[in-house]
Amino acid sequence: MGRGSVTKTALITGITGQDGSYLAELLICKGYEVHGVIRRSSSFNTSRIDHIYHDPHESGAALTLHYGDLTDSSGIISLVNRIRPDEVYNLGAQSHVAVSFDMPEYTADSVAMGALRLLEALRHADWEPRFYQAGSSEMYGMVREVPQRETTPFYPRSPYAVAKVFAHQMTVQYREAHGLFACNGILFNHESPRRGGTFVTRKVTRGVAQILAGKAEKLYLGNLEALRDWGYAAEYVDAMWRILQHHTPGDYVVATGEMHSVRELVDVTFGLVGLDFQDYVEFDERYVRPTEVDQLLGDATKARDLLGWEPRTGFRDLVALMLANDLRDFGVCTDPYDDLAGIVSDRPIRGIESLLSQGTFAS
Ligand code: NAP
Ligand code: F7E
Repeated sequence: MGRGSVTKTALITGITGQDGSYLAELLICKGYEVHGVIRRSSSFNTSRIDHIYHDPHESGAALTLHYGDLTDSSGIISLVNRIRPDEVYNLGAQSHVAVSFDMPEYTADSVAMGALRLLEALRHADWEPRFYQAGSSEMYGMVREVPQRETTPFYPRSPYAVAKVFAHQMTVQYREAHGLFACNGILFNHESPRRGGTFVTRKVTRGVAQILAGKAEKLYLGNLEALRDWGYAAEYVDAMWRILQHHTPGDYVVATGEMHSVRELVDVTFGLVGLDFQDYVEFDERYVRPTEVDQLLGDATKARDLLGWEPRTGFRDLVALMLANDLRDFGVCTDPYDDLAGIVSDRPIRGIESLLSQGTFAS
């Protein structure tokens, strides 16, 4: 991977997740020394970052991994003080909304208290670190205005969202009370071929691939009427980086400004391979949440005006990128599907490096 000339050190929690992996790639491309926190697991959990990880015995490795957990403050404090990062990106979280209803206490511990533990570690730093908190559009919950912007009041509708509101407000608090360069990104749903398989977009693209590969006959889903503002994760990590490069700390909505229903997502995904979703999709009560977020639509004007950030990948192209990736994983050839092949040949599934070399992001 080609490396730029920046000589900064970054610490990323959640580096094994979708966003962490793209962000690590981006920062390495820019020349950062990147440190990532990984959780101890009985099996390997680094598949999203294996392509950028080199044996630590090799000289000049750009990525170093450390065991740690956001629920363990002593480990977090010791890592921060050993690494002395210029920038800290707090992406680690129990990030599944439905799971948060079953595990509210753990969700609050990792999401809310995790952010506070990092902020406390940074408050005592004798250098000037910058802090990014991975906030979520879920905080808007039962939305108070449409579209949602930085000034829209929060109305969280899940333990996950309540915990994210705490982390958001704590980040503002540490900025105002302690002068920390602490920022919130309020990111609307963002997806990619690296999205976890239980989030609805990836569940649908994998489901279609499984059906075409003869490994499944039906796809079971919950509420098809929910509306979301879905963007491409590889572009959203660029917004995170830009937020920390601005001369003053602040909070930013990151979104496409387009809203689609889960029903439309399903229709488009099946349609790209010539199938009618109504022949395959079945309703399953177990995927319905006790309280739902009916609609989310973001207004990213502030990010565009102050950071020069804009989304580039539209809804249909995003679905096509994800579907093509899953079809390939399940050994299904994309050639017979003209619509899909057309989109993907124009926009091959890329890592950050090729997006950078194309000039998609500022270097
Ligand atoms: P993800 O794929 O679920 O990744 C979550 C990451 O957090 C993984 O690396 C996970 O480690 C790690 N993690 C979980 N519990 C932890 C703990 N107790 N201590 C340390 N690390 C822990 O999530 P994502 O989609 O990349 O999202 C990144 C962040 O943005 C999250 O904070 C999420 O809540 C937030 N967010 C996401 C979206 C979105 O649409 N993707 C939108 C707004 C905000 P393992 O790999 O070991 O599980
Ligand atoms: O659900 C509906 C579901 O789980 C989207 C996280 O990254 O984005 C994500 O949270 C919608 C919901 O994402 C199924 O009820 C229907 O209305 O893909 P999701 P999410 O809950 O919006 C936000 C911004 C985050 O911050 C979170 O970390 O789809 N839906 N049927 C379903 N959802 C799932 N997962 N599975 C279904 O079968």
